[in-house]
Amino acid sequence: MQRLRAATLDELPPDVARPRYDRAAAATGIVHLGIGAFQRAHQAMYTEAALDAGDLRWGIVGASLRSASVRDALKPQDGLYTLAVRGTAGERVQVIGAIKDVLVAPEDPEALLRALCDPAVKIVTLTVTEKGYCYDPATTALDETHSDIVHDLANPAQPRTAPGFLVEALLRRRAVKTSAFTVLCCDNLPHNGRTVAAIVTRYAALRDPQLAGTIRNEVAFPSTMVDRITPATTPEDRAAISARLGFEDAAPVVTEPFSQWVIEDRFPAGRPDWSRAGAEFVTDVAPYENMKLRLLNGSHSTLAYLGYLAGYETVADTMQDPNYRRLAEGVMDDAATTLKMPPGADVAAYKRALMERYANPALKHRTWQICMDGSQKLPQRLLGSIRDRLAMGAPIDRLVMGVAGWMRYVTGIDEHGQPIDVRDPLSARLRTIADDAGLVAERLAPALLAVHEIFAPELAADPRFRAAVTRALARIIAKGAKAVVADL
Ligand code: CS2
Repeated sequence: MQRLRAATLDELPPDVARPRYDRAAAATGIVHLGIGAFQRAHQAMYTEAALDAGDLRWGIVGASLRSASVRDALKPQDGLYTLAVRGTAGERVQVIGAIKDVLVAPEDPEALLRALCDPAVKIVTLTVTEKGYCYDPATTALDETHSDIVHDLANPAQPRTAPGFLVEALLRRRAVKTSAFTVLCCDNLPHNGRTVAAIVTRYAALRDPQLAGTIRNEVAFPSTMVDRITPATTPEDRAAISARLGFEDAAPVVTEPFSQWVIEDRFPAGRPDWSRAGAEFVTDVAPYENMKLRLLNGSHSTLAYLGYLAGYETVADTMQDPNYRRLAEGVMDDAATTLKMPPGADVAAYKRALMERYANPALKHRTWQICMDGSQKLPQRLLGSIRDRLAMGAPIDRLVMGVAGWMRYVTGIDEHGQPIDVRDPLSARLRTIADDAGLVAERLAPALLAVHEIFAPELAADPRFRAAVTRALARIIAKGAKAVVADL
């Protein structure tokens, strides 16, 4: 089978959407750090709509900060890839042309710095996942002891981290009087613009206090709420999509029909009209972000830990179990009581839509994938809601289920004695803690609650929280996750 390429675009089946603009004429206005499936299903799709509308300033140079795999797949196909949108109504397929080039930072950090210093680049977008910010999840402050941050401070011209690249590039731009780019975080961090601004400014201060002042004054970090469920692409997806195209695509992305992007409109250097594909520009993103992190991601993680332990492979599988549906709804109901809702939001409709999205049988979203990096996710997804419920004197039994499920999960051994492939920056430490404590909730829960990067001291010390988590964990250990969810 021939490869998808610019030269084969005209031969695609007629029902496959494709770029309508002159790709060769598009400039590079955006550098994206962390070019994974999510960015290709979300931000690149929105940018494609702006390009299609004729604004050719906004081609994207993508960069991987770790592996070469996306570059290796996209390069031979001129950056083109297929976005397959799968819902109950079938599949819609679009070939996207917004990505002009892909760089692999560890191979050539200088090439990425050069791209970041291009005066035509006005925006740097990021999807490097929570751990890519090298922060302390409990406080959201830069982790100054992080080995990659220590490396970058010692070798500022050969950075490895997102803060390292951003600050070195901003410094170089300032030196040649090129105006700063806008930094747009598209990760699920709490108050993501503000959080990343603080991380980057702190890193800059460690390099050069004057630069920190410039960044504070001159660089915009708008906050965003991003939402589209995008599982990792499987070999079956690649085969099916290639068959549908009649050309081999090594880098397709499968996603759901739903997509939402709410953006704080602060772009001093200009921006694409992402509203062409439905993005919403607002002055305050915080209520949208909190609603999404606490209702969606909070229930997602809960389903993922307890679902994985029960042997459910995908989120859609957990939705077949009425007890898990009830748990997800309960987590959303409790989390919703802690929120200031966005203007005009219909919470009941939002929750209903989430349940439908989770049940989408066409998406094989593995519980294991969502379980990844729990240490980086728990604070903003569940612990914030728990803290607020405690302050209200409200019950937290349903909200602690995900935390207890996580505690059982990070022991690294499942309910059948089989190993769990726990992926987490803290996995080795969590495993040692679990091994030392043994499968005894009264020892395991307090030992994990002492991991201060995840659990802020005040919450960890709260007797109501300690008791509720320990009780839930004890029941999961004794009866198994599925039975405990059924009993709720
Ligand atoms: C998921 C998210 O993997 C995860 O942790 O909860 O990636 C989720 O699918 C997205 O935030 C949906 O927008």
